[in-house]
Amino acid sequence: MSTNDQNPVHYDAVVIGAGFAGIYMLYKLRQLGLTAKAYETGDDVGGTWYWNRYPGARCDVESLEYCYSFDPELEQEWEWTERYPGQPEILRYAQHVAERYDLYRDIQFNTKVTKAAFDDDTGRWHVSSAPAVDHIDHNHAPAGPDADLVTAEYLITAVGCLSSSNVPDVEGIDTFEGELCHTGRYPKEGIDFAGKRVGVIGTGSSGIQAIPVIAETAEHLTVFQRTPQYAIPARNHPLDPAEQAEVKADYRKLREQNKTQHGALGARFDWNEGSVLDVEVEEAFKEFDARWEIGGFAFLGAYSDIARTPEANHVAADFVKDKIRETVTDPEVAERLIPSTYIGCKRLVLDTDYFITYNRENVTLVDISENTITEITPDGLRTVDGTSYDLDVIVFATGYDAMTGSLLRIDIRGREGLPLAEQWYAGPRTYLGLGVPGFPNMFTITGPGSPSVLANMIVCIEQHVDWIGDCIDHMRANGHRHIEATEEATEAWVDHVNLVASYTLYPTCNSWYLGANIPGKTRVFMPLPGFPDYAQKCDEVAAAGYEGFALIQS
Ligand code: NA7
Repeated sequence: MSTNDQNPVHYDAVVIGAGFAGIYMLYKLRQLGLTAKAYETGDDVGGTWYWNRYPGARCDVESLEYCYSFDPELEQEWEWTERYPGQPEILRYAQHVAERYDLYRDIQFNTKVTKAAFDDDTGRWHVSSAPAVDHIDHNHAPAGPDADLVTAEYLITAVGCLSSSNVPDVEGIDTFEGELCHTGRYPKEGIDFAGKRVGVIGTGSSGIQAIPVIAETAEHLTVFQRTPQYAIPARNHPLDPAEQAEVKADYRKLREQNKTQHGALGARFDWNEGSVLDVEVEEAFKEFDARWEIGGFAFLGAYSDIARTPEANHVAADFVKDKIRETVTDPEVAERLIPSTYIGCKRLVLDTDYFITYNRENVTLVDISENTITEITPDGLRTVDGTSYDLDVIVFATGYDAMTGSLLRIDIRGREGLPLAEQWYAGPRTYLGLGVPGFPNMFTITGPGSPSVLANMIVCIEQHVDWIGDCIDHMRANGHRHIEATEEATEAWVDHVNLVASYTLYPTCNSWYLGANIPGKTRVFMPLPGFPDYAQKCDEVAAAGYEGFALIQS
């Protein structure tokens, strides 16, 4: 297909990204009879699960809940092999979906959308793209020249919440003579750690998953920790076919539970509505112990006030701190691993043998909270106190410019050339996490202001895609050319998100939910705690004729 500025190819919709959101959106658009094109930076579908190939990469939501529900045949036929899906299996699933519904033909891979601008005269989106440049620091890598310009009625962003990797700007990073990678941009061919001196920087979910696996083969592993994290055993195991068959026998029930439960999660365990403060500590610890054995987010379901009340949170945190002290044999190392934040104010990590890994002789923990890394050298790295660490491999497990990073790295311009970065200069402003004032016909799947990362992402993706599909259908049926979030509704929604967050302990620590991990990023709480109420609100908005949006006739 050839395009040029004078005569661009026109689609009903352009979708940015071919992860789980992008491929389901493509499917939905096709069902509606619309023409659509998706652009994807990687060379295959999968999004986050395409890039995160690091050792130990695994989803923290159970397989039977972390999959599409839109086609009962798909959910019956696909067989998961483990309680939590590992990255290779999730990627195979995404590929299977893309093949099964013949989606590949509408996806252009190895392509980065560089610019999307709304044209006030034609009322269309103009989308430019360029060959993707694969580089560890892809955020700052120059893209190739703009290669493609297409137009579209609808611009749908499916860029993922965790896809712009955060590689700290450390002096000397380009001088390192060993191998250097970021977990979210992990090399396809993998890295052989055998006999090597490895440094892992970062102890969030990615670091905590990778560290025990790397430690098994590395000659020596040095973990550079800025902030300790709470981690709960995942207790992953092969899925018992009988258990899987039992869920499949009444999959609708589990799906309905997903849609109505806190965080669209945990259909397979109880969310206790009681307060931990109403029971003796011994009884609470007994309950925590039971959930510790179950593994996973069941822990957070032990009492309803853990995420809201400092005193309740302390009880749960103390339980985990005791577990760390019991597990790690060197008391000094154990103390260094104990977090001082509220449990759950950063996303709770599910681990497999994380803390016990520090009992290995070939693993060293270095606290860089104050003794920061000053320089990467050809041989390794150096910290403020002048200590040099000789390394053959450096793995940055330093997270993402979450929620907004991938959107703001595209030059998106709304009416009258308004840059999205300007509209969001004081933090992201959306209505329902789906629409932005000044940006007609642009939909942001799992955008800031929606539950997204605070809930089961697949459920959130399906809810958004279905809502967008219904909205477009409604517009076409009623002769509406454009839809745009109003300023008033957006203002009220942003206030609502802040208010809901303020009832929780989430805003109390320096997490990526707040953008606090990115130097200079405005500190605003971005996701909305509150699935399923949120989904109900979206339905009400639609039922009220898309209240809070302006609908403009053709
Ligand atoms: P996270 O959770 O953002 O963790 C990143 C880790 O890297 C965390 O320990 C950070 O410390 C650390 N970090 C970040 N920048 C630096 C610098 N400059 N120097 C040293 N250490 C740094 O990302 P993950 O990839 O682990 O997980 C992301 C999500 O994926 C996770 O929540 C799950 O939803 C799945 P900090 O805590 O900021 O002090």
